[in-house]
Parts: sequence; C-alpha cells; structure tokens
Amino acid sequence: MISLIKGVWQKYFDPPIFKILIIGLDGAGKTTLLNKLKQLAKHPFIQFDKIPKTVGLNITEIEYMASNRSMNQKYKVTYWDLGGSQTQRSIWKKYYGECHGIIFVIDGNKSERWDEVRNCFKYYIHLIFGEVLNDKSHDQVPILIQVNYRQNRENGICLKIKELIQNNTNRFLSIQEVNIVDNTNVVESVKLLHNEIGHLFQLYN
Ligand SMILES: Nc1nc2c(ncn2[C@@H]2O[C@H](COP(=O)(O)OP(=O)(O)OP(=O)(O)O)[C@@H](O)[C@H]2O)c(=O)[nH]1
Ligand SMILES: [Mg+2]
Repeated sequence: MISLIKGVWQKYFDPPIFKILIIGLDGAGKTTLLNKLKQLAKHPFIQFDKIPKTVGLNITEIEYMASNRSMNQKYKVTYWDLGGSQTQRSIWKKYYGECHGIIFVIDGNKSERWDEVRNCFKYYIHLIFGEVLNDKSHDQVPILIQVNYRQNRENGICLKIKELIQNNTNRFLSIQEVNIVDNTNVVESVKLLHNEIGHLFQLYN
C-alpha cells in the first residue's frame, strides 16, 4: 500500500527528470556551457578560464520551472557533459540509450575543424542511433546544435552547418548561434530543447 501511495505521489508530485547529453569536439565549449548553466541556476561553478579538459564526464542536475502556463511545474534536467577528444568519443554511445535530448556544441570560429565536425556528427548521431541501436524510440531524440562564437560571427553560419551535417532523420534539430561565456542565446536555445523534450516524452502533466 505504501509503495502504491509512493508511486502515485511520485507520478503526480515529483518533478520529472530528463537527461541531456552534451557532446561535440574537444575544446568546443561543452564544459563552459555546463558551467554557464550552473552559474545561471546559482549552483557553484568554475570560471570559464579555469575549466580543465574533460576526461570522462561531468554530471550536473539542475531544477527549472516550466515557463509555459500549461506546464506550470518544476522539472529537473541531468546534464552529462562528455569529453570530446578523439579517444574519448567511443564512450558517448554508452549514454545515448538513456538520454532524452542532445546538445551538440561546435566552435563557430574553427572552420578548419568542420570536416571533423561533420564526420563526428554523422558517425555518432546517424550511425549509432540509426543503425547500431536501431531503436525507434530514439529516432525522435531532439538535437540542439549550438554554434559557439568566441570572436567574430560569420554570416550565414547556420545554413552552412545545416548543409554540413545533413539531417536525414525526422528528429527535431535546431541550429542556434550562441556565445556561451557572454550568455548570448544560451538560455533561450536550451529552453527550446527542454520544451521539445517535454512535449515529445510527455514529461509534463
Ligand atoms: N572567450 C571564450 N572562451 C571560450 C568560450 N567557450 C569556451 N571557451 C574556452 O575554450 C576552452 C575549451 O572549452 P571547454 O568548455 O573546456 O571545451 P570542451 O568542449 O568541454 O572540451 P573537452 O572537455 O576537451 O571535450 C576553455 O579554455 C574555455 O574557456 C567562449 O564562448 N568564449
Ligand atoms: Mg569539457
């Protein structure tokens, strides 16, 4: 009986939790993003110029309040920020099966690495989701691509990235320009992903 009550309580009163993977090449700004999200949520965070290269992963849980009036409740997000160097990318696939959404971070000022970005995106997103997992429920996992600018913005970048990665699936994909350190379009773009996940997985009542 107690477990039944607990189950009902959890279903209706505990904030839903969803999990977001943060992936992308080494140095793209993934851990900087995680620390910006922590800073905005008033959690302890590391200053952006002191962030070490990630070996393995960083995990953070942040509680939010849904902004949409029809989803007027709290929810929690667990972010998994994974190391992006070549040798560490093989662990990404271990986290795919459990995630509700993905943030793929690209350094917008390093066009010399875009071939690597394309190969990385294609391999890890299309191949692993589409063929290896062959998991229909994950065919829908929404992806937010953040093109992170530290210096000058290049015009038409989103279109270029769109052509570069060619999303052949029917999943939600949004490409957004951001400046993580300055907090330009960071919250807005992340909330876009949250909303998409909330609707898709019906995590809100
Ligand atoms: N000025 C500035 N520096 C940034 C920005 N984003 C990232 N950096 C710097 O770029 C470096 C790499 O950023 P990280 O966040 O560690 O990159 P990462 O994607 O986590 O890299 P790995 O952990 O190696 O996979 C750090 O020294 C950051 O301070 C930005 O928006 N502006
Ligand atoms: Mg990192």
